[in-house]
This record gives sequence, structure tokens and C-alpha cells, in this order.
Amino acid sequence: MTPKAHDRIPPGLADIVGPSQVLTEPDMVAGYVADFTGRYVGATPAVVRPASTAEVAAVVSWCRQEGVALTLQGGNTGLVGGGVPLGGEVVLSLRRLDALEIDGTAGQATAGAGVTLAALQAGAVGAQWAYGVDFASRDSATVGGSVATNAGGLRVLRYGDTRAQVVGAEAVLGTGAVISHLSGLVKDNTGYNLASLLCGSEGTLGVITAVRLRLVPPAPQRVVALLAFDGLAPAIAAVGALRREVGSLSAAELFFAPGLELVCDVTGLRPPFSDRHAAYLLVEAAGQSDPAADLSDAVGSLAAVADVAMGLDSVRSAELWRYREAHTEAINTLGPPHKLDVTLPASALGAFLDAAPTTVTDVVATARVWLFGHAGDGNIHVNVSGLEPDDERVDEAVLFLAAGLGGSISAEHGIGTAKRRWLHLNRSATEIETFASIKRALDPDGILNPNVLIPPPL
Ligand code: 2HG
Ligand code: ZN
Repeated sequence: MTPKAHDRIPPGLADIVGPSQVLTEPDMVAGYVADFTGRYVGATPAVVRPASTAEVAAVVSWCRQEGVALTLQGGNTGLVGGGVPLGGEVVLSLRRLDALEIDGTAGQATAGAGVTLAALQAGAVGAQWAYGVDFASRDSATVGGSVATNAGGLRVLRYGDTRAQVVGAEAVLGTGAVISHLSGLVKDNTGYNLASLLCGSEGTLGVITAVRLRLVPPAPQRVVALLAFDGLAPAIAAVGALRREVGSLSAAELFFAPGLELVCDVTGLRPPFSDRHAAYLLVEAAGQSDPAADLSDAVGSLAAVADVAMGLDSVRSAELWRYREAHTEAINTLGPPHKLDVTLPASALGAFLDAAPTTVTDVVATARVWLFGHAGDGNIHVNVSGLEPDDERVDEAVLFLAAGLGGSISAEHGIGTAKRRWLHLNRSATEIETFASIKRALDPDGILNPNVLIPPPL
């Protein structure tokens, strides 16, 4: 059965969640149908906002019975069109599932899908722990979305991606059945790891309602250095050297002169250095004892650093981080960008960064290319402005470039709707058919995120 997109208000939903939690008025649903960039804009007959796992299960069962398709949504910070109702689906918002429990003894948290990343981080800190995943949209992004997309972010080189934090999950499958495995046992070889399967499944297999997450020891002593380079090669070489030499390294973020200048123009920040430099590397070290000496020594032994700004206290560190974190909002002021989130093998990072700008302008000469990202794990965000939202020629050229160099077409944002037609660049036909088989088993009627991740049959 192909699930229907609805052009009318689904009446049974209000009986489950209460009339006030089924939003239908255009001004009420506006924040749920368009993504942050404005590139992906859908439409929905209703946004339904359950408050418990039981309500989610009832909503999914009702939708299955009625053949109604759902788009699952957390904080709506996704960047690949996976969280907005591009096919006219009913939006299932998980934001009200916001219970958070910190188990200080185990060093773990049980978080509802709607807990924001910032609330989880604050809860962990309050219990003298920390959460290992962090990214710029922390105030809006939710735990459920971050698990569904296996979010990466700024500290992957230190703590791994979201999957590395997940030790259990509760979810409502597309059948309406609930699975719950939240005990958090670190050693637990009792069959398939369904939490790990759900992680990165982009809402195609089940609705994650809660997760059990490992916490990490706090690293309150934190220093940041912004390094300037007059070429790309020494900046890339510095990443490898610092990863090897600074055991407390927690981030290594790369950006370039045009991006920095745009950030300064848009935010009013003063440039960090009096001279312009080609490439910038923001590195952070964090630990229980002061990592400043380790980081300064390692920076001092790097070749070809043109200038350095140190962030030795939290205020200056935050200022330096802002040059990197404000890229997304600054680029968005130029109109909806195309975002290509790729990972390169370390050995091909330089070749990719060299080739990316002309790969774009060979296709659309007037396009503007912005490169930045998480150099410590090879994840580069190629943002392109000046393109029509539905002109995918540049997207295709950049993804072919990345895949041709041995990279991934999605590092951390997921495949969503935007990239599923290029999934074959990284996954064999047999793998994609296996994905489809798993989906059929867990979501037999295809009602969960029907236009996400798995390419439609040819
Ligand atoms: C980041 O690293 C996010 O800041 C967003 O993943 C990247 O805006 C982007 O393309
Ligand atoms: Zn990122």
C-alpha cells in the first residue's frame, strides 16, 4: 500500500492527543513545514504533538490503519529535507517528550526524544558528568533527532558520533509496536542491537521516543587556539600533528578567508587578525587539568603558522568559536544555500578542498562556494549560494567529486530526501535492497518518513 498524503484534518488524532495538540492553522504549522534554510518547504494537513510513548504508539497505529504517512520531527534543525513534510505528510512532532533523568552512578542519561541537546548537556554537567556530542544548533536540536540522524558535530574526534553514545533506545515501530531496551548495560550481548540500527535510520524504521546515553567525564579546563595559515597544505598537516601530539584535543575546525569575512560582515565581529590569511584552524583542548601548556607547545612546534590567537578563558574562547559557528547563519543571509556535507579520507582532504570551488563554478559560474567543517574527522561542509533551490547540478558534481575520492556523500546530516538519489555512490544495490527489506520488516506499510533515505524503485 502506498500511504496517502492527506489534504484534510485527520479526525482520529485529536482523540489520542487532545484537540489542542493537533495543529492545523497555517500560522501554527508554519514552523514545522519549512526547514531552517528555507530550501525545503512542504505542506501538512496537521501537526500532531503526543506527550508520551503510549500516545506516539496510538498515533502510529491509527495512521497505519488509515494509511496516513507521517514525517517525524524533533527540533527541525535538519539540513537534508528529511524532517519536513515534502510529500504532504502529517507531521509527528516529538518535542513534548522531554523527560530527562541523569543516572550519576552509571554515568548515563535517559532522555526523551524531545529533550534539546543543550538541556541534556546542562543536565549532565549538573550531575558532574558531560555529554560528548555538541553542535551549533544545540538549543533547538533534540536528542531524538540527533540519534535518528546519528549526528556528529564538533567533538567526534574525541568522543565519537552519536551512535557511540547510545546504549539503549525505546521506539515505536511502523507497526505501532513498542520496543524498549533502556537498562544501559554496557556489556549486553543479547542479540541484534536495535538501538544501533535505529541510530542513523532517519526515522524510516521507528519513532525514537527515548534513549539511554553514555556520559563522559567532565573536561572543565578548556583552551582554544585559532591558527592562521597562508596555504591549505600546512593547515591540513597541522590537523594530523595536533591529533597526534595533543591527547586532550577535542576539536579541530577548518574555515577559509571568504567565510571568515562573511561572518565578520554579518555578525559585526572584528576580524581575529590584522592580516588576511588563506586558511584558519580552530583547535580546542579540554581536560581535567589545564591543557594550555600542551596545546601551546604543540602549536609552537608547527611549521608555517602565520598567526595565532589564544582563547585562554571562556569569554575569549567563545569569541573564537563564534568565527566558526556563525558560518551557517551568515551564509543563510545570502538566500537558501545548497548544503553538501561530505567526509573525505585524510589523504584526499587537500585534493577535495582544492577541486571543490571549480567543480562548482564549472557548473554554475556565478555560484559562491563556502567551505568549512570538522577537519579532525575529514568532514567538510560545502555550502553553495546563488543557486535555484531545485537546481541539483552542482549538488551532483560535488557529491561525485567526494565519492570519487573515496569519501562519503553524507558525513553527519544524513541522506534525507535531498541525497537519496545519489545513495548508490556509496552503497551497492545489494545494500540498498537490504535497507528496503529492513524497512519492510519494521514499517510494513511504509508510513514513516516515506520519502527519506531509501531511493524510490527505478
Ligand atoms: C556545522 O558543522 C553544522 O556547523 C552545519 O553541521 C553545517 O551549515 C552547515 O552546512
Ligand atoms: Zn557540521
